Amino acid sequence: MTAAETAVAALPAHPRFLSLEGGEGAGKTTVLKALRAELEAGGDEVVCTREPGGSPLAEMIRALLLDPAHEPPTAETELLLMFASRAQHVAETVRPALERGAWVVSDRFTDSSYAYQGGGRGLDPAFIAELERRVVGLRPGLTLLLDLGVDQGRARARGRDLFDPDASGSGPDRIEREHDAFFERVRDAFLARAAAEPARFRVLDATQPAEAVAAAAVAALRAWRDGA
Ligand code: T5A
Repeated sequence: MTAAETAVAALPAHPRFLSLEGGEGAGKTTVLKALRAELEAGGDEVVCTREPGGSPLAEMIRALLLDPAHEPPTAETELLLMFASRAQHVAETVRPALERGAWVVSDRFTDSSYAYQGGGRGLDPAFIAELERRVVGLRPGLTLLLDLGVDQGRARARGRDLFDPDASGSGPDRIEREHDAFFERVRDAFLARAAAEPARFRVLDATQPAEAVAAAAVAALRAWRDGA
């Protein structure tokens, strides 16, 4: 482990901060709704948010990042824009919500940068760790990784784009247009992170029907809250 990675491993993991991770079409939307319902049933405020995005300026950066119309960003540009969005998201949305005692459930967080820009694009994880330490400064207490094969995830995302274009905008975004080998590296990087941090990650089988995946996510949350 490099010095930057060691410093990052010591970042505070907030007990009311949850993240959902996974490749394309993993089914995070359904799981997010189930987690929200579970937490709200306890009477707590729940803030559901997403990355890139999650604050007005961060959403503008998201639009820049995912728009296939302009020149392709370099890997470094992509990484820095992800972290620009994240810095704003943490300052404007995540920290204020945690400080007033709300739960925060984020559809993607820093693990996606390690998986997509680190695993997928081949950028140095120590560079990502340095950015995480300097501009993020906190980690989720629990991260649910929805794992499924690249073919299946991409088929689902394509189906959604075809039948419900409103859910995704107007067809595949810039990153969704990447080739399968890119997404295989992304998946491997997510699984490697989960294996390296078993106390924070729970890996869920996302090949199951949506209701079963949502139920497994809620069960994982309950077990984690019970300290299991
Ligand atoms: N990114 C993000 C980076 O590169 N670096 C970073 O640091 C960050 C934060 C975000 C993109 O940015 C990249 C990653 C992404 O490429 P996005 O639009 O938010 O862009 O992309 P995703 O998060 O991948 O969103 P998706 O919509 O593709 O995936 P979801 O949300 O996991 O999938 P969902 O819930 O929309 O489901 C997709 C389709 O499958 C069906 C749904 O009904 C839907 O049609 N489905 C199922 N079908 C069968 N069985 C199930 N269990 C199903 N679950 C869902």
